[in-house]
Amino acid sequence: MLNEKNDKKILTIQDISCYGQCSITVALPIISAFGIETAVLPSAVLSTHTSGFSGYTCRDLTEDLPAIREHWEKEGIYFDAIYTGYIGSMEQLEYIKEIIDSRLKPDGLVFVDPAMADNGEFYPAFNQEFADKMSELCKIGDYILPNTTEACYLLHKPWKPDFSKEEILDMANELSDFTKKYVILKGDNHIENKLGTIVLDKNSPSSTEIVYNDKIDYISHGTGDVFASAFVGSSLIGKSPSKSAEIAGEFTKRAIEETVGDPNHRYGVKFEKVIPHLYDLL
Ligand code: PXL
Repeated sequence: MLNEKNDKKILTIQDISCYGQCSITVALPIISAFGIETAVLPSAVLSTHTSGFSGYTCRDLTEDLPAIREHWEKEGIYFDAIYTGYIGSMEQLEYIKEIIDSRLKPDGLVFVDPAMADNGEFYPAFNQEFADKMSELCKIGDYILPNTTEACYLLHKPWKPDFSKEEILDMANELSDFTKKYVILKGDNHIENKLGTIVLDKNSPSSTEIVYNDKIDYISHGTGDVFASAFVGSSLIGKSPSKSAEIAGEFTKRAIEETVGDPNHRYGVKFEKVIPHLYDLL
């Protein structure tokens, strides 16, 4: 019989994009597929995500966050981990810190994906001021999972599409000021046809690794959320950070493979097709 006491429970805080395969609609099924109970706190509800769609609706749920926290306090609801993604407003970052302070178990883990930018640009809702606030949330993360664009905004550095191995490792080192434990830096492409993830433990920088997966030349939305969700799921079932990066990279690559060739599917990746094969990856 399952011992309920050992069953992990995570809270993910990010938006619901009703259509578009990102944020909560990705995190909830993927993390659940690892056997982890996944609670959600929507930061906002949008009709679609903001990349490649125009005229989307957005209901910001900032005001609801404190009331939800207070209710959970009354109910004695706690989490083993909290994973944050796309945040609806600057003010919310403060409320999220309160939720982490109040609802995370004492030995709980915080995963921060500073989802705010890609390919050298901020998503429409964000700017440098937001990035500077986001860096404060990163500092209470046990794991941060930026892509190279987000890393550059956190560090106030210019972005470019290709960084050398030395440059990317330097960037990961600089990011160790923005995490309690691990930097998981996505999007290293210094080796042709490979996509690297830098895995840095700030307490043991000499053990830094680059984990490689085969790269598929295809630009699509939502891959960062798929990677982060699979990384969080793998970590919570006890995989090491580098193994989790390898599993997440492979899971994301397969989701892209399922999507390539469907020209009408640029808004997200078909991660659902990979869930039945998750256990092969573990
Ligand atoms: O995948 C990141 C993301 C999440 N949520 C919303 C977005 C984006 C990226 O554009 O627009 C609403």
